[in-house]
Amino acid sequence: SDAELERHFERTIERDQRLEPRDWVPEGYRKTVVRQIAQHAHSEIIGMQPEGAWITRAPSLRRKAILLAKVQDEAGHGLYLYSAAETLGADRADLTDKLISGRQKYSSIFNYPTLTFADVGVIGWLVDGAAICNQVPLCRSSYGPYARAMIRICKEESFHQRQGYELLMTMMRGTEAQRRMVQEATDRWWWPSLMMFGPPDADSPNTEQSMTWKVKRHTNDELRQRFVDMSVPQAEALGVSLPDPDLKWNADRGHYDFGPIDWDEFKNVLRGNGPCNAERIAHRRRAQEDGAWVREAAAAHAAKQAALKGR
Ligand code: FAQ
Repeated sequence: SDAELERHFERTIERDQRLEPRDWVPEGYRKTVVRQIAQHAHSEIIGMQPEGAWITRAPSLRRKAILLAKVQDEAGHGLYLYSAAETLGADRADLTDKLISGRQKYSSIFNYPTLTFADVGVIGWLVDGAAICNQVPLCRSSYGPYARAMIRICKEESFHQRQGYELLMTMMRGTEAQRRMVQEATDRWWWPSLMMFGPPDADSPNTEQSMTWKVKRHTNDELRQRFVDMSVPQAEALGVSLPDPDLKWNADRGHYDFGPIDWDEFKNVLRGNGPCNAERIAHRRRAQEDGAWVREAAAAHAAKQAALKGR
């Protein structure tokens, strides 16, 4: 009965077990998990662009091979996540349509430009670092296919993070100009990285329900603080400063205090007015249009095979 299904759902969550595609879930749960997974998938796919722009300009064959592999991993993460969304009845083509028509979001972070090769390193260090911080707890998300996707994705993302940090370490051992590039890239990406964790808890409409359902395991502010705490010693080891005069160890709290985040900038980027929003979506739309003939050919081939089998 309906009451039994609902009890099964509630008890699965209470016992910290996973909900699977065969299980009944309330419509609200389905919607919010599809929303979060789709947004995450879109972020991986759009997130290929800022770094992808440097593949042809990487400073060595080694750096080019590494960057190619990383961007390819991001495509894999996106496809993996779209598959997880499909287990909840979402349609991949429909999700892509919603992305390129602006009806679904992707992470604000990918609307900033990559001006120098140091940006590639800083994306690995800070952006992948923030992604790991946010995603490791999602390995325990209540929706099974999403949680399992996170395990593999986090492993690859840890490699991406080390890759970025190593790139920056190499540049810091280089010339004065290279060190300046690393500092400038750090200055540009630090605040947007903090925004990746979403609005402050008081202005986060989805957190409370997602925490109750254990879709999310920590609030936005908790994870942001964790990221700040882990980044400060990394910046010191690297020899760069973080662009926040208020950043200071607070012994009472056992955390670093940090300055106010410019939430107007965040909202503006979400509204589509960041430096690269239009470019990112236009690029994705072009790729979708250019690939139409491949999808058509694949569908025609599949139909032909099915007809041959049927004979
Ligand atoms: N950008 O109520 P909340 C990566 C939206 S990492 C844009 O707090 P929620 C790896 C939010 O969706 C990046 N929109 O929402 C990589 C909601 O809008 P809606 C992807 C944002 O869901 C690295 C509204 O604001 N990671 O791709 C952002 O409880 C390097 C209200 O917010 C994930 O998606 C934002 N920063 O918490 C790839 C992780 N923040 O849907 C390439 C999984 C919030 O109501 C290179 N997602 N919004 O219209 C999550 O953990 C959560 O969804 C949050 C937001 C924490 C992002």
